Amino acid sequence: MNKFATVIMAAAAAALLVTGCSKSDSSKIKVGFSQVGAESDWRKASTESIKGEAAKRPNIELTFSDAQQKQENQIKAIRNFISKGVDVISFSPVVSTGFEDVLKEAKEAGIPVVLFDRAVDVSEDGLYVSFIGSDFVEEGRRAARWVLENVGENANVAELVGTVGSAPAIDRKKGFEEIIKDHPGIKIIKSQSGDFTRAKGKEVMESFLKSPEADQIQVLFAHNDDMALGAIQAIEEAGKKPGQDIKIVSIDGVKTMFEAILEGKANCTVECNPLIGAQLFDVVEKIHAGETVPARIPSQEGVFDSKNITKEVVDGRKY
Ligand code: GYE
Repeated sequence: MNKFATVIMAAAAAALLVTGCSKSDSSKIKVGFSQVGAESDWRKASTESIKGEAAKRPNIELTFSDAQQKQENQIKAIRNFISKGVDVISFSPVVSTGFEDVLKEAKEAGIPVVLFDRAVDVSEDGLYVSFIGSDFVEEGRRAARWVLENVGENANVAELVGTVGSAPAIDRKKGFEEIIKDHPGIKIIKSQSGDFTRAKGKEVMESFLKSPEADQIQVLFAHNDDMALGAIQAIEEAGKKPGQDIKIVSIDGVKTMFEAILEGKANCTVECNPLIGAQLFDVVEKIHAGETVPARIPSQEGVFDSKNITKEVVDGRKY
């Protein structure tokens, strides 16, 4: 058994002891969660999944904190969880670097950390117990494969990048580029961050459409649906037809994007599942019981376009 697992076992044993001699809330597993913000429909669904799942479990006491897309707020929230002495800390990191110190502080305090949705870049092992979330590189590859299969070997692509320095922005770009590098006719001719929001996606698309390359853009690859939905508005306002004049592929799979695809205003969305609150609390409960948990827990997801989106699929969509 490694050192960290020993710490977890000891923490679990201590928690059991406390439970035995007190009737207060100490019988509950205290979880501190720091969320990125409320930047997209995906994120809102993620928050609902976490809060909803915690509310269903009488043994969980959740403290939820919104970082409003600022890493400094997130670090503050995590320090606050440490000083409150929660049993488990979980967070979805705004960006992937800069968490090393606070993760070490959590480790020294003997508090296990579960990364949720986004991973971090750290130089040593053992700073967190598990990472639950999607494979963003694969999502980027899936978007590129869709372009190859449905647009062909020649396409000028404009890219709306997610939040600079965030794991999904870095990895989705990486996966997309990995596939197109063997297809020289597919070129990224514009690339800028729209910070994962609808408003920024619209603003950046407007600037693409005012640039000298505007008329060469054949495909839009957006790192999330919200930016794509903002871009659809910009394309329409510029007098072009989204989904036809400019093909649109993005990532997330939110309901509004499904509807846009049904209307022919967008073409494809690669699913990224935000409904992983249940997976999180299953892991939290296992950690608290002293069980070993996998270091990497993937989410299940698919690819959707006009071939498999029907009205029924849209109506059944939970986010
Ligand atoms: O794609 C985007 C959100 O981290 C997977 O964050 C998540 C991303 C998601 O703002 O819509």
